[in-house]
Amino acid sequence: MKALETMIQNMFHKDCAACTDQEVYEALLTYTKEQLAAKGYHDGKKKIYYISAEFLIGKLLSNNLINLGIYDEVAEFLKKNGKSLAEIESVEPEPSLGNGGLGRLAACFLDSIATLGLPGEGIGLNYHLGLFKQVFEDNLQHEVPNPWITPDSWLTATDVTYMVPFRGFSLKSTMYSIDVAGYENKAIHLNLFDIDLADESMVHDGITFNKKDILHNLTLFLYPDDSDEDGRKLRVYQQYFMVSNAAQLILDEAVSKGSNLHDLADYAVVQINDTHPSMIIPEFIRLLGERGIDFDEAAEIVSHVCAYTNHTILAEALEKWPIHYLEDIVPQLVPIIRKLDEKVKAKYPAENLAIIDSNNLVHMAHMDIHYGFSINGVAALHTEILKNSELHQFYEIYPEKFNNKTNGITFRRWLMYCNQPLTKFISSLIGEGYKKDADELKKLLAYKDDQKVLDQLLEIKTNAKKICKDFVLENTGIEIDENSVFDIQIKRLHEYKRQQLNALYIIYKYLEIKDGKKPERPITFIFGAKAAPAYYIAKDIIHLLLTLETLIQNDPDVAPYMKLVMVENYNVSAAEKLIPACDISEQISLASKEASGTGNMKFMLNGAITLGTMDGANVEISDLVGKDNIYIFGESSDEIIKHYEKMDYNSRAIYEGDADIKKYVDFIVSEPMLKLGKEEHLRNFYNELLNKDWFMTLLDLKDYIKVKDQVFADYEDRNSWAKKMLVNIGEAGFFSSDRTIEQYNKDIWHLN
Ligand code: NTF
Repeated sequence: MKALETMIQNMFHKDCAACTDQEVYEALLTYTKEQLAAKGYHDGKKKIYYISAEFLIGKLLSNNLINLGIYDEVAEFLKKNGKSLAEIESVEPEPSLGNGGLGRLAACFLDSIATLGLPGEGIGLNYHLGLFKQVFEDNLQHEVPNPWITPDSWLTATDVTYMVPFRGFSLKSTMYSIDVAGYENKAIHLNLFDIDLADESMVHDGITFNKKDILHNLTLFLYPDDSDEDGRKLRVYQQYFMVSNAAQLILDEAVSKGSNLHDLADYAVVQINDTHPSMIIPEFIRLLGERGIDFDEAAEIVSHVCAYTNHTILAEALEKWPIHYLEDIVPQLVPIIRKLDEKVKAKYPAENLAIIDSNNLVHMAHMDIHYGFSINGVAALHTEILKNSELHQFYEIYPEKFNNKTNGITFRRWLMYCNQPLTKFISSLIGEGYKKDADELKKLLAYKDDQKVLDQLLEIKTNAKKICKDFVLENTGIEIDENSVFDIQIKRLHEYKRQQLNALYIIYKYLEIKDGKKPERPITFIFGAKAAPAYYIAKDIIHLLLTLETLIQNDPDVAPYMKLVMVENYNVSAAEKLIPACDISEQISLASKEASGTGNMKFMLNGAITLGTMDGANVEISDLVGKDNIYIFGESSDEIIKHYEKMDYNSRAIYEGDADIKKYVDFIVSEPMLKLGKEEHLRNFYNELLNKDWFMTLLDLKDYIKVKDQVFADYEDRNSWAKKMLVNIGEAGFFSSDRTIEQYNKDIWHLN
């Protein structure tokens, strides 16, 4: 740590002990960046370019220290100087360059690509304000800007710059680079493109800004509000800016390594993360054309370079741009897309296979499937649904393109960093090998009947809950009890994820307690979720949860037995505090709708037991741990898909046919709720449940209540619960993103 000491001296002309946390942070940042650069970068002839509108990297300091193998040393050095690494970390601004799972997956993948030593990089946009910061006022969500770029940051400006042509003007880009360290290995780059004139001062009244001022707003926000046409067009501007830069960079790199571009596929493979980067296909063809390659050959080349990952079957997220948007913004792409579409139509005339449909909408996913060489889903069930229903018409013509890559998470962040006591304990039992080969976690299973090990697991959990308690108190002002059961649902707020189902259980429990039926042990229900600014029902659900939080807190009959806390501004850092403390992991999406989920994997790895539907990766978790170590409820995805086909789901009939369900639903607009909450929001949601309930909350409510009550009962057998925890941790190795990336490489990328 001599070098760090010297650096602190040189930067601030004083000892570490005399520095502020801010100063120590700045020194550590510089020091870490130097260490990363000194390690060097993975390189090779062929490279994977992971292009994504989101990289939810979270804070980087600790993760980098861990991957560099100097975390303990640095922590020790700071301690000797009267500092704590945890406090210094709190100085680091958190980049929120993603919404949720999709962006966090991209971040985990970069970590694994670097760890496995694959030549690769991430390409995205340098949003200045990222996703909004969530503030609760009057039990409602408000959005405020969330700046993270400070003079000293993880970004390094490069001299790479391109011109990106739009109708009527061009924008110059600058590329910024963030080093992503492999675990005990070299680094790779995350390259984020930016405009030079981004103007944060145009944002006012929360996150409102002039959506038409592209020259100054292009990289301000992640996914600006798309509830109006200007917002949607801004997305198209962003997407094209991202992919044009990416394509120019990729072609330049290939040429510099000796490619004649006819052989581009020997130098580059592009993973298109959801449809946001899909315009890279026509952009490549345009640029190859400029470099003398004719259309047909260019289309053929691209078809050997691009692979597409689908992350959802929700229609709203499968982008379809009106062709006139593209004409208004990127007219140079339109003739190319039309030609691609003509080629498709000549071979496959069916309307549902077209790139441009009869309403003049451009189906981005269809373009990816026709002109990409691989299409993958993100969990076994999701891929089956793509093949058999959602994208069946494509599967019939391109069966060989479809494959599954079940998601994964990096154990460096989601175990070694966020749960150090558990990590140390695991190492003491089975050695360090699992850090590089996650399958070795299975060795833990040998301790299933070891009383001492089980007791220690429970103790580690209780300690994590104590730490979490402090975080919750600071965040919400509510004091929770570390001896209560922690039941946690943290994820984006969306009706298909069914936070509202959990809310209805809480209402049921509230009424039970009012009736004198007290739970054996107090329960703490924890939520964390942001709602998209224009998604009104999601905001109504937040209001419902916050109103319930207040109601329970104010009710002396109930407060001793249950608490509801909704963490404000849920983000990666909050997840790192909540996940180690969780007992029950809520994964309660409507079966078929959650493509995979990755929170489910993080919880499992940290010894929480899943309460979930047979959806996404829950199915694989269930197969791995066996039915004694997971709690499953609700209708199967097959049944749900049938309900949608037959359109026979009727929530009002369920409500009217079941007095209990009616009681819980009616409670939403009952007097005590209306007294505390806003009638408009509570009624909106109530009406939504009765008249639509598109994600079938009421269908699974009874079964959910039954199974969840069983979970709480089983929790009281502490020994058998600890066994369940151990099995979950021991079987979590499959969900390492190292495994996922190995599979991408073996089946899709084919890098050395
Ligand atoms: C998300 N998709 C899915 O909803 C999650 O189930 C999945 O775990 C992650 O992707 C990562 O694969 C999206 O966020 C999107 F944008 F596709 F809707």
